[in-house]
Amino acid sequence: MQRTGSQIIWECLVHEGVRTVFGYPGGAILPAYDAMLDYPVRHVLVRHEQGAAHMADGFARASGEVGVAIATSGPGATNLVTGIATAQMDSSPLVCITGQVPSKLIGYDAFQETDISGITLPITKHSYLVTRVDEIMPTIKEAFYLAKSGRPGPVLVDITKDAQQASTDWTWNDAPVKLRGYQAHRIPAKSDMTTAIELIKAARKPLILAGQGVIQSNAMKELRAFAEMIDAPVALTLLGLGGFPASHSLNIGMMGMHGEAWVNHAIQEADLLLALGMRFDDRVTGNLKTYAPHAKKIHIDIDPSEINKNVRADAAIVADLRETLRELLDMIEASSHGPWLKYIASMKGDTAVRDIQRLPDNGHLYAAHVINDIWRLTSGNAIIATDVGQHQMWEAQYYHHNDPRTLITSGGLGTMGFGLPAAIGAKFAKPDAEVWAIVGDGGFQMTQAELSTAAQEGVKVNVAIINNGYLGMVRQWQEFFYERRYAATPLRSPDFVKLAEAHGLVGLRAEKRPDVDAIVERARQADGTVVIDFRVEQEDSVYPMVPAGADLDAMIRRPEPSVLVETADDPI
Ligand SMILES: Cc1cc2nc3c(=O)[nH]c(=O)nc-3n(C[C@H](O)[C@H](O)[C@H](O)COP(=O)(O)OP(=O)(O)OC[C@H]3O[C@@H](n4cnc5c(N)ncnc54)[C@H](O)[C@@H]3O)c2cc1C
Ligand SMILES: Cc1ncc(C[n+]2csc(CCOP(=O)(O)OP(=O)(O)O)c2C)c(N)n1
Ligand SMILES: [Mg+2]
Repeated sequence: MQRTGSQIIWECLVHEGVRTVFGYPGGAILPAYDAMLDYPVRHVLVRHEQGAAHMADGFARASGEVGVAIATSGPGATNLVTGIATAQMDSSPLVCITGQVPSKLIGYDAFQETDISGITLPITKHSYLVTRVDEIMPTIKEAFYLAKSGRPGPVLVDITKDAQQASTDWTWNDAPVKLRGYQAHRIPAKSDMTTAIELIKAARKPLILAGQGVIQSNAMKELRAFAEMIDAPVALTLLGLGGFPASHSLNIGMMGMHGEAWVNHAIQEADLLLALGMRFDDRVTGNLKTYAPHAKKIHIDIDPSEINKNVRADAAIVADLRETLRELLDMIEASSHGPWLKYIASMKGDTAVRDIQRLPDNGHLYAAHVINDIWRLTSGNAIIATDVGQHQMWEAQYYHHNDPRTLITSGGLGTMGFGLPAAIGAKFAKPDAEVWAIVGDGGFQMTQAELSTAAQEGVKVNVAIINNGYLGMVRQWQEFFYERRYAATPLRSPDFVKLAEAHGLVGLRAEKRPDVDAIVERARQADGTVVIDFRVEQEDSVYPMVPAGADLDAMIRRPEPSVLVETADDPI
């Protein structure tokens, strides 16, 4: 069957199960856009290619499937770069297809020529330049295979215009992809398992550190059975939230820079850490020299390059987490650690009066209130995409996730501007879910143009702007470490209500705690995307905080206010 390269692109996408793509057209990708009209794929026209990459990423994180972004050559392709780097740092499966100038013009500084496969080489799992029509199908097949297998990640396929325009005889090849030197599937080695089991048996104070690998290997059930079997508390990384139910009695909360104080103390006192699908990021460990000094470490990760990278492992298992946990469950005996769990609970007691309840009573609205109220009013069932900054940390602390793929957030790169487009992408992946974007006034303004995409596509996401009038997280660092010299952090914003209305969307505003419930409910009931401007306290900070590079238990705690908003007896 004769097909043009452009048609082959869409044939491949359809065979890979793709129904939605996010993109922006231009000259070098025009043949592919022309062919698109004949295929059953929905194209979402973004307002900036960064938005396309983040939407594809949000789609991927919400669904577990590969997200697809499309752009033209030159500026279209370079606009994808931040989104690709974001996906790479958080191992999110993307396929990005870009048009390239005709192959004969490559190297001549042709109009809108840029070496995007070169530029993205260090920030992709792999990047390809395709110059011949017969290479299109095998390359796209490989790209999907690479993006989703093993440790997932973004793959870029750059296709010249002449390859899109040429024709070839074509049939879909069902054969599985084989790549020399690439080992997607790894089986746990018996000897490593034996060492791990001995360490588990010997432990009196074991602690599970669960990361995004739990979600990516779909090991939620196995993790639960494993934690219950060895009666060990479970702490989560930011990206692991939702991988183990917040409501489970063994869940002790988030670890790290803005984690729970008792979690960080427990890590420092544990005699065994079981690191499951997490990579000991520096936000998680603090000072490596003093990190968990009494603990043996078992590290289970599918990527061998993570083992002994930041923290030395006493036992390492390089394999898929779900398969490993299944095998371990067959091999270990049940144990119990009552005194250790009680001890952690007693540390919780010391800080049981949570931060939210220590807020000063000055009539202001606090971000923690807003997010806690959104959690309560959505019964914890919404998918939340966040931006980056203080509001992101408050989300992690006050929206309690019971289910995987319900928190979508840029952890590794910390990309401001991620929240709104990621929420739109998540809504396309899960049209029946309630989707919220919780964003800062700063980050929202970086990609706010995607409101126009939401309006044109008729998708409903609720956008909660935690408007503190500052680049809050940077202001917090200036407050703590730069003597309150607020260089370039006070931030003026447009009238967000009018901005929403200019897009034909509903805009709402809340300035006082008692307004929050009604406003959130109005947003949930309204048709289409809603923007809410939550005017919160301007100089609030996220506590606890481990200063960058400090010992994990050297946390800055919230100062005691003279008059409290709430007491420990109030429900949260
Ligand atoms: C402002 C800000 C503050 C932050 N503060 C904190 C904080 O306080 N606490 C915190 O935890 N994070 C914090 N982060 C996030 C932090 O930077 C990291 O992104 C996060 O800790 C990484 O979590 P992770 O290791 O679970 O996920 P990833 O980085 O995604 O790593 C997942 C690991 O799982 C492995 N894996 C994937 N699939 C499988 C599989 N099938 N089987 C086995 N293994 C698999 C991967 O190889 C990888 O090593 C913060 C980020 C920002 C922007
Ligand atoms: C693209 C990008 N530029 C700069 C930063 C550095 N940075 C991290 S948090 C932050 C402030 C975010 O402000 P805002 O969006 O208002 O959120 P808030 O912290 O106030 O909740 C900045 C500038 C970043 N993470 N990403
Ligand atoms: Mg702000």
